[in-house]
Amino acid sequence: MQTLTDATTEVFISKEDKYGAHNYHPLPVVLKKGKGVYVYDVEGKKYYDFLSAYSAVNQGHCHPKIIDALIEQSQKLTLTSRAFYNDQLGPYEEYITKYFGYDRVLPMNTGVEGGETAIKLCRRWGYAVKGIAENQAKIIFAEGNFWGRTLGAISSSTDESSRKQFGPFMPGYVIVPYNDLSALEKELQDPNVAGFMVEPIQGEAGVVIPDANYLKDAYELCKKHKVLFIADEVQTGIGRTGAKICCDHFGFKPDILILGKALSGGVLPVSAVLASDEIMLTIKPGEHGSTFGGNPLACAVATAALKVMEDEKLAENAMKMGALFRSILSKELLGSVPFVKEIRGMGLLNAIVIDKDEDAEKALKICLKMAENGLLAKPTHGHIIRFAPPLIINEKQIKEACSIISETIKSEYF
Ligand code: IF1
Repeated sequence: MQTLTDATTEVFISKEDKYGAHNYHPLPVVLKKGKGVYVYDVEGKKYYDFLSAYSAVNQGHCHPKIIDALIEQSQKLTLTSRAFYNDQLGPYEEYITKYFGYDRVLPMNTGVEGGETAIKLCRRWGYAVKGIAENQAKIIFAEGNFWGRTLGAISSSTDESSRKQFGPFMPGYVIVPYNDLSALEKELQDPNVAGFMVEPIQGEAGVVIPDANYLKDAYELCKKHKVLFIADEVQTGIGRTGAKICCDHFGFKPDILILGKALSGGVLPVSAVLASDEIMLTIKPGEHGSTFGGNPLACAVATAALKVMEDEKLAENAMKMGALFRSILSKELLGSVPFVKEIRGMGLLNAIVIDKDEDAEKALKICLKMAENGLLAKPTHGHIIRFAPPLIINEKQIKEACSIISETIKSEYF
């Protein structure tokens, strides 16, 4: 029998189905409220949010300090365009550049615009500084990369469903296998290569972690061949992996750093590209920008979001809670549930890998059951479930969440 509350969920889902583009396939929960590590659906059911809007709400849903900054600034000034100065941008630029240790920042909005900006900047540097002949610059990407949905981004994609019937694509891209230094070194011989753009941990590909020496050695190889190392830390940055940025774990500083998502605590789209004077000053007035990039509201919110990161030591907490998460679930599941092949991750970016020979719907079925049991997560690539809670999660909550996850998975087996 359908109850009134079921009808509410159905109503929202059917409206999206009827009036929206069909470019997503969400789990059938309709959320209306979020607080900290929890979200609530229209029927009042409470869930642990183990997706965190793809790592955008690292600081937790509706963090009071970030929301205060939003409210306060939104009552004063929201947008001026960059045709004029505003009193928020300069102080924010000083704060973020010092925070991450770069000379300059170029503010944008979405993560994919950050990627587009980084590539334009890198190409420009390739021509203006490295001396590549006009229109010859190449950028190397790793197989399995994901940096968004623009034509520029899907041009580097190796995922057929991202590209099919969207061509023609951007020239000047080279793809090498991820975690393969000799393939990278081979391509770096080409003097027209200006940059290598890579996610330190591949998110969309299923939380794929490279060998311990890969990133640093790749960076050194880039240095040797006068090629810029561009780190896409849109997902791995801002504390997610247990450090300010993931590259910090490996002891080097990328030439160009792209941040997004949690830079605003998930409050509005804010992205940033950070680089040195030598790189950033190759772009001159009128050559790049966006109406909303660097708007006062975004600057106030991003400053608050970074302060929360720092004040609440979220990177440190991600490190501790991530280790606890993996150790509990490894003990509970590895060996005893045969279809659980691997539990991997860094900080609070983790994944459980389900045996590929299981039925293709297994990961989805587990996610639907976990939702019933009060925890939200989503499969990627059919057989991998990603677990990325807000970084404010505490020990008691991690333990409770782990028991929901392990009980659900065991119930699929026993
Ligand atoms: C969607 C996954 C995550 C990103 C990295 C840039 C961007 C992203 C490393 C672009 C975006 C998203 C977007 C989201 C799904 C998602 C995702 F499921 F594809 F795998 F996070 F893990 N660099 N990631 O992960 O940022 O322009 O979206 O702000 O619905 O497409 P954006």
